[in-house]
Amino acid sequence: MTLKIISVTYHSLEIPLVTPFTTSFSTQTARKMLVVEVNAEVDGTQVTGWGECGALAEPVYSEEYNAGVLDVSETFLLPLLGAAQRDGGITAETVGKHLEPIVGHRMAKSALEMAILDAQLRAAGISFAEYLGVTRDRVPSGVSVGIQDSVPRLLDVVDGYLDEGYQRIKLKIKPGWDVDPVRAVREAHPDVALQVDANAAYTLVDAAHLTKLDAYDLLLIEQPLAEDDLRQHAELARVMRTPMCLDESVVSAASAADAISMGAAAIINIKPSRVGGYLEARRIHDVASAHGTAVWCGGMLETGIGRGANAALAGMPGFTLPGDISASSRFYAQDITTPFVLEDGFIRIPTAPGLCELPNEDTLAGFTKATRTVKVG
Ligand code: OSB
Ligand code: MG
Repeated sequence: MTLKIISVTYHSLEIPLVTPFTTSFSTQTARKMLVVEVNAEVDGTQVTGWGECGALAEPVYSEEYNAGVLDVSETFLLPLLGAAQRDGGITAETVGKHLEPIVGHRMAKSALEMAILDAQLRAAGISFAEYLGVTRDRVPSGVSVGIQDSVPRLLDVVDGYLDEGYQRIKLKIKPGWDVDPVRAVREAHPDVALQVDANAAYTLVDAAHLTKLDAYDLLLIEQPLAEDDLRQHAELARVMRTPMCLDESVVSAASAADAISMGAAAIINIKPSRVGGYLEARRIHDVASAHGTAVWCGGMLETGIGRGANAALAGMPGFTLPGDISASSRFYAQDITTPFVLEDGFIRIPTAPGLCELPNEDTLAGFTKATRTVKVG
């Protein structure tokens, strides 16, 4: 197979959210995101591949942000891929290697690898699930519930999601919004699969307070401390009974191995965008599985492009907990692909060639604020 990238177009989208989404780090009312379109030739035939970038508009979840992704991609990543394809050729599997000279910027790299992999799989006529060897046809669906104005409001929102069929509830927490909302949801729903996510809002000084959450039979607590605090997560894990799960701290298979061996993570949230792409995500799955560490698939408010790819990834055998793979309607009144829907609490894994369904051109155009095309050839 020979693959040649001709050009890459970055679509800057702004998609309104059905309700504001509040975490410990921000309130979003619209998802501003980059969708990447790679125009390539695979074995001489034109193919278009699609990817999406996990970055937000501001560097508040991780250090990446949309304008930075555009800049590093155009200035550094695409020239590296251009040079690599003049000098021996590239495949989706070697993109990560070619981009290694650039430190970090994993979401920018992930979006490119994703679109190139999509083009390659479309040309080969195989689905991402087939590529991964996934045999399941659906994955259980969980939902991430933002911070609300009041506990009664939270209980209504949770009731709504449970009525829709979601199999697991994740509550966003922060100092001042933690034990009370968790207790209220647990009392209202004694048997629901429940977990919390702090997005790095606490410090180890809060350890005694956080142990109060142990009373509510949580599946896990996700990223209570800062991204760099692996050792401190290990210390907190020793004093909490609730299993420790890392999100922000795990940026690679190497950091996953460190976290597991230090006792900083009993469970890992795998987000392909955060770790530099789906291929590194698979390596994290493999490392974690080899250690008996459970993983689940996180999300970054994906459109149908990333949601479909996440569903396929989450079909791998080590993904033993429900992911943040919700229906499109969790965030969007209108998705840019055919919407993903909940079927008895599950999301169906796509079977068509490529990573995702093609976005609808008119819908995409409706959400587009700007486009930038870079020739690679
Ligand atoms: O920490 O998992 C997180 C959304 C944006 C940034 C970080 C996170 C999240 C979510 C939503 O929790 C996950 C989703 O359903 O896409
Ligand atoms: Mg998280």
